[in-house]
Amino acid sequence: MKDHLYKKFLSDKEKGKKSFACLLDPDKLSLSNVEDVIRLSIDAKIDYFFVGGSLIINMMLDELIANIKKQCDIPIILFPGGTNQISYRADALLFLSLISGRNPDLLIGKHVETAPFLKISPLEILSTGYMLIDGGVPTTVSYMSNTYPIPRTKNDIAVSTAIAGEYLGLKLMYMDAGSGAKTSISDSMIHSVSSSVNCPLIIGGGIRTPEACKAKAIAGADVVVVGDAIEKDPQLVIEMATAVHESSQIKAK
Ligand code: 1GP
Repeated sequence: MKDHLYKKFLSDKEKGKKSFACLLDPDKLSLSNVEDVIRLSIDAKIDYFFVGGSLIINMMLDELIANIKKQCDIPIILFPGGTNQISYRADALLFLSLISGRNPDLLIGKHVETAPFLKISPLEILSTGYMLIDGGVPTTVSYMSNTYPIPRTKNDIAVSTAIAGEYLGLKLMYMDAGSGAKTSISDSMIHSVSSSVNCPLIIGGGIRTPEACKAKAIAGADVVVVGDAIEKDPQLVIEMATAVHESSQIKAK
């Protein structure tokens, strides 16, 4: 069982080191800015590339990953929106269980279908509790998964869900307001959840500024994920990664 990246997630959390991940959705990235995003992400010393999306119909997944691999050794983690989004060229895969929802297919069904294939793959499998939080607009994930997100003010539901996920043995927790969310997950919800579970916490969805990145990291995010804002303005990745890295060791009041 490969556990190289999982150990890194754990040791970074232990040290209070905050990480930044750039989300690349092969369907959304225009050919003109994909090279800029990769080059600037390398300059920014980001910690991870997350690759995935809800649809991915353009068969560019393998090509995109090969392109990144040619240029750097930043770990590439698949963040799949479906069972067709698996590439052996990546380093790891978030094996997502949508624990905020009650759709059995996304809690265990798809997992059973893909398990034999993943077992023989070179990918590190990171079992992850995936929690959708209401971000003020209906998101693609919510529509595609046929689930309701957790209301954004209900910290207690988010906390109970994360604790249950941890008790079930999930190793990472990913709270997501969905790509392009109007409002990102509140600092208070992040703080409540991060104080209640031990597993590394990934936060994404609707984060648009370096200041917001910093606030999420200080509130308790171990990994801050940004996709949409960087697709629109690739230069942002530099300031965002710096803001997150500088938040290491700073504790929420
Ligand atoms: C979405 O968490 C990611 O699943 C990132 O969201 O594209 O809004 O940054 P954005």
